[in-house]
Amino acid sequence: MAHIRKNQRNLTGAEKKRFVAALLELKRRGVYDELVRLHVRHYRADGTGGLRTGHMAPSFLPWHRKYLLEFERALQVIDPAVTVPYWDWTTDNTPAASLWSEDFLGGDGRRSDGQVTTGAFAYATGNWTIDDGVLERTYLVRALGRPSSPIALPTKDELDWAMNESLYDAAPWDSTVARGFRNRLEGWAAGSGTARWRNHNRVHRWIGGQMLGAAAPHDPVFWLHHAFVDLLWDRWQRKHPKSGYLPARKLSAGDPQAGRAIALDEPMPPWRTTPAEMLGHRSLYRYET
Ligand SMILES: [Cu+2]
Repeated sequence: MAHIRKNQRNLTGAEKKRFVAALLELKRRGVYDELVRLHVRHYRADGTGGLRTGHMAPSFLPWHRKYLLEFERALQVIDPAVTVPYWDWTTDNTPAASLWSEDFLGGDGRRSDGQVTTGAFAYATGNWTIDDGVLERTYLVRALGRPSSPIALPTKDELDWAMNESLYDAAPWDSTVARGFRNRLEGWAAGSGTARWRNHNRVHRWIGGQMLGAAAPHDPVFWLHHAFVDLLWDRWQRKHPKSGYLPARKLSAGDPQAGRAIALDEPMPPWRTTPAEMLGHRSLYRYET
């Protein structure tokens, strides 16, 4: 039976507690860090060669859908009642949102070193030690709103700019493409300053710390952010029923993106799953809106 993913703002105290407890247990068992490493291994930018799976590529959406399912299944091994909540950052858009409270994801990082000191994921609890290999910090870091150079969460207009685009994606299928729902939602843009970051990317920037890099899933908010991105894909599909995933066919050998972007029926490493298999999720889970 399909399970329900709820808006995090509607979770009961007991539901929050069980979600947090399952996360901590996943971490204790080493499964959580294994999932983070998977994300790091498969993070490949445009500028380098090779196949791009989850980022700067058409498969950004189906790859993360599959990744979230793996995470959710791991949680459910520990507690079958737990599902991934989603964070609607267009409405809960300040550091005062209940998302960041002591009983859920904990709050902002402290001024001196960015360390998160409240909630279950605070370093001092001893339960959330991080090896991110990038920041070389062993504690969770956040700088909500990036006080050093303020950035706001995406506005409704910015999101509409993505949602109103009926084309799924376009050549060259990377971070430079100006058209297409996928890159408008993933959020790589031209320009300078905060204009470079749109929608999904802007949210990562607004949180800061580990969320800025390939080891982003070290911050549990990653999953809630991506569940909302997943919901948005769903909403987009309903809004544009005639628009499908692109590229629909394997790129020809002469295409500069051949072997670098995944077509509809090609597997998305590290899984054998194809984008085609991830286009719908109603039999697995539904979003409560
Ligand atoms: Cu990612």
